Amino acid sequence: MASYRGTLIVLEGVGRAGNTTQGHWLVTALCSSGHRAKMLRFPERSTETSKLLNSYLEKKTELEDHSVHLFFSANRWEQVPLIKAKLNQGVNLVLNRYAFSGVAFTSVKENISLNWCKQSDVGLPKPDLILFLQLQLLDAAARGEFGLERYETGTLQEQVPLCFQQLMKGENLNWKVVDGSRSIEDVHEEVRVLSKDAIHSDAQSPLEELWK
Ligand code: 2DT
Ligand code: MG
Repeated sequence: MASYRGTLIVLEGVGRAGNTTQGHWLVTALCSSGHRAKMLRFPERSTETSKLLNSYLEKKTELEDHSVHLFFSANRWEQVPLIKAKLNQGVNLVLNRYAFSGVAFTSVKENISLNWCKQSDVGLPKPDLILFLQLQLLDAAARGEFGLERYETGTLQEQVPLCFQQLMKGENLNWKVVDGSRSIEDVHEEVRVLSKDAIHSDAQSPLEELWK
């Protein structure tokens, strides 16, 4: 009998799109319907590299733009053994942000190309499904003030979605855009159905490498 692996699902979004809530709801729904599932988030804020990233995001440290990009990428690579092990055990993984956030948030900076940004993440485990929770800036603003962290500003929240649009074009990746302006329940239902479809169709196919 063919062995099956877990499905790699990524949640991306900008502003107050609700990735974290949707991630938790999805994992709960999958587990209660008999699947094994776990959420990981990027940046993973508990490892050695993350101390630097936390302090950068909290605006306590300044770092050169290319350099911090590579730290975000390293923060993903250090989780790859865990990601592969879990998938091999048949655990479905829900990643709250991944390389796409990495590229989108760095490439809006001056003099850093989208192509340069992608290079350090080439070869990461390729997601089976990328759910982009879309929120218009006005809807995001209506959900309350942005936080105090770096990147939580209106201008950036306008530019970053355009980078995500770029990333959705042309590559052989399974993107689904989900309207994040609806209620948590409605968004969850769509996220759940799309994830279940992916789990059923990808269980037998080998894990591939991103952007390779
Ligand atoms: P939250 O933890 O609130 O989502 O904020 N970021 C994230 C990057 O600049 N590069 C990356 O590679 C990743 C994964 C986006 C995390 C912030 O960190 C930014 C928002
Ligand atoms: Mg935040």
